[in-house]
Order: sequence, then structure tokens, then C-alpha cells
Amino acid sequence: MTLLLAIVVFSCVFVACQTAPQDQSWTEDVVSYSGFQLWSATPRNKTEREFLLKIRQDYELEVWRESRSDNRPVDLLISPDFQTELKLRLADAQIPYEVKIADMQTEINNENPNITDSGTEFENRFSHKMDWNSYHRVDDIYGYLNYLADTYPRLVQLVSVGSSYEGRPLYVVRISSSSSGTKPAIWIDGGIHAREWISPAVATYIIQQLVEVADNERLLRNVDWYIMPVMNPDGYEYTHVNNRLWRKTRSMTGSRCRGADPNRNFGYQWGGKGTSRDKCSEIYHGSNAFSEPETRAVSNFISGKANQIQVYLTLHSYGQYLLIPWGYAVEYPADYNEMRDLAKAAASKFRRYKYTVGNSADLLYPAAGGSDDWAKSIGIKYSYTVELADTGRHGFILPASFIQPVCEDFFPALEVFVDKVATIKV
Ligand code: 0X9
Ligand code: ZN
Repeated sequence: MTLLLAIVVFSCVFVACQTAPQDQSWTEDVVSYSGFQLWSATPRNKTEREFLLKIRQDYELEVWRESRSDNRPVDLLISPDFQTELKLRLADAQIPYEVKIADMQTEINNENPNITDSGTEFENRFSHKMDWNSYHRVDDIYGYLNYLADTYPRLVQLVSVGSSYEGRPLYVVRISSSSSGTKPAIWIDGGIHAREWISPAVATYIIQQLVEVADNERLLRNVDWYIMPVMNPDGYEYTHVNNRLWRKTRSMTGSRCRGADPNRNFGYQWGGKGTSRDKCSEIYHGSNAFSEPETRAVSNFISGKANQIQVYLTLHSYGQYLLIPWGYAVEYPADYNEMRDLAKAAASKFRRYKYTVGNSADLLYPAAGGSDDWAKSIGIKYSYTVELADTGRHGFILPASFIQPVCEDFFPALEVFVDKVATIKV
């Protein structure tokens, strides 16, 4: 075991730290983040920005959050091997930084309570293991979706839109109070990025609220819902079993590195800014647009319903943003102001967490091949990326105790989208 860990750490230090401890396709190792830290460094001017960029390149650091302007922090995952050296370099350059997470593995170990007991209790009572007190595996999530389809057949339809690279079903839940799908519809997806666990948790919570809470019936009256809680199930499972910080799909690339970034793989402006042709990069765009079975299946399904779907929401983390296209460059759609007004109305519903609304490339960074841009490009007028909580204290490793507050805060905002599209004739 010690030897295995040593191998894992060795492969990280000397091979591919830009991508965190990289894939070990030659064995089913578990990646340890023992000793890894999350640092937040704040450049105050161009010289400091350039210095940080140089450091990122020198040590092939993984970036959790980009700095978008002076005085905005960049979050960096730092291997224990570089910490002493980097402390000195940052001190020399007088760049302020803060250690946000002192030991990533401890943070990971404390993130998700053991779910065995509550799961069994739930299974006995409800024939499923789902709850929103912990993060669940794909089996629990799919078990819950099947339970809903069986229990509420007039309301819920479980559609398999294809299979993932590793053969898992790609499920979309259709929730409709009428048997014919002629109402305007809202699409929500989660789990494009494997490690952003809060996203499938929020997507499943929305499903639960729409289906099982009678009071929310009014949200179904004039609108149909298509909700896909886990778009990248292979990656999601991999984060539970092997590498908590995995982001991409799990497809073979013909190199030692697996997977493409599904949010660089959609067929609009594919291969543009903020993407990489390096198969080991976290933002590898794939061999061609829609090379990944997951993005292909989703795009085929949505294309077939492009006239019905009026709102496209894709759930990510972290940062607390409602991001408006375009994301491929700092460009604004002709109807940007309408899109912004609706997003602002939605954001005004949040009570606990404050979300910033704005253009994606401007607020974050340009990144082409995103699902939001693609949805907009095929005519879905209200297309947004939601970056859920938090703003960086925990980042991707958001403790499970945050699930309920984040979900409860988010759900009321959906009313704003419903009211907007309910009267549209499709
Ligand atoms: O980089 C991304 O794919 C998203 N951020 S994340 O931290 N969740 O990875 C932002 C995507 C915004 N949309 C586009 N650039 N099209
Ligand atoms: Zn994401």
C-alpha cells in the first residue's frame, strides 16, 4: 500500500501536475491528496499577474479558479513537494497569498458523512437510498430516478438518451403533468464536470421538489421539465472511487491520459480560446466536436426538442455566478440585455448565497465548446451556466452539510424562469 501511494505521488510530481495527480490507467489506484494545499494568491498588477502565470507554468500547477483581474485571487492546488520553494518565491515577489485548505486529503475525508446507515433507513422506508444530507453514488441517484418513474408514472418518465463511454445509461427525467409534450420546457443538467458534486445534488433536489412536493404543482402547470442530474456518470463515479478531483470524461485518448473536458466538447466554436489539444490537459477539447458519447447523446436529444426547450440551465461549481453567453469570447448575443434581466430577476431570489450575474467570458475567462454556448447557438434563448456555491473557502470539496442550504436557496429562483416561458406557444 505504501508503495502504491508512493507510485501515485511520484506520478503526480513528475508527470502531470497541471492536471492534478493524473490518470493511472495502468492500475486502479486511489489518488491521495495528502499534503496537497489550496492556495489563493492575489496579484495586484501586471507584473504580479505575469509572475503567477510563470509559476503556474514552471510547476504545472492545477488552477481551481482563475483570477479575472487585478486584486482578484487565483486558487491553486499545490503539491507538498513544491510548497517550501513556492513560499519563498511568493515571498520574494511580495505576492499575498492565503492557504485556503491546509490538507486536501483531510478536507476530502471530512466532506461526505458515511451514508450507509441513513441509506438503509431510507431504502426500508421508500425503496430508494436518496437524501440530501450526503453526496450519493450514481447507483443511488439512478435508483431514485427509477423509483420516481415507477411511483409517479403519470408525472415522471425516465428516458435513457444513450450510454456513457463505460456503458452507464445517460438518464434524462421528463416531468410533465400532461401526456403530450407540447408545453414550453426547461432543461437542467448537472454533473458535466465530475468533481463538482454539489451540481448533481441540486439537480436531484429539483427533481424531488417538482415530483414529490404537492405545493410545487404550479411549476408544472404550464411548463415541462427535462432534468439530467449526471451528464458525466463515468467521471462522477471515478471521483467517488479513485480520484476525488477528476473533472473530465473517462474515454481513452490513445495516450496515457484519459478523458476530454465535456464542457469544451460541444460543437459551437469548438477548439477555440480556453481549450487545449493536449490530451493530459484539464481542458482537453476532445478529438473533435462531440467526440464524447455523453455530449453527443445530450446534444442529439436537445436538438430534437430545440423548439420546445426555452431555458437551458447547466449546473457547475464553484463561484456563485449566473453566467450568460457567449463564453467562447467576450462577445454578447443580440438579446443579451433580455437574458441579463431574467438572470438578475432569478438572482434576486437567492437569500443565503449572493450570485453575480454577467457575461461568462468577461466574468470568468473565455472558454469555447461549452454546452451553454451550444444551446444558445441552436436557438434556446435563455441559456445559462450556474456556478453554485461556494466562493472558494471549500471550492469543489463543499461539505455535505451545505447541500440542503444550497438547494433550498436555489429552488425558488426557478419560479422566475417558469413565469418567463409559461406563456410561450411551442
Ligand atoms: O470552465 C468551465 O467549463 C466552467 N467553469 S468550471 O469551474 N465549472 O469548470 C465555466 C463555463 C462557462 N461557459 C462557457 N465558457 N461557455
Ligand atoms: Zn464545471
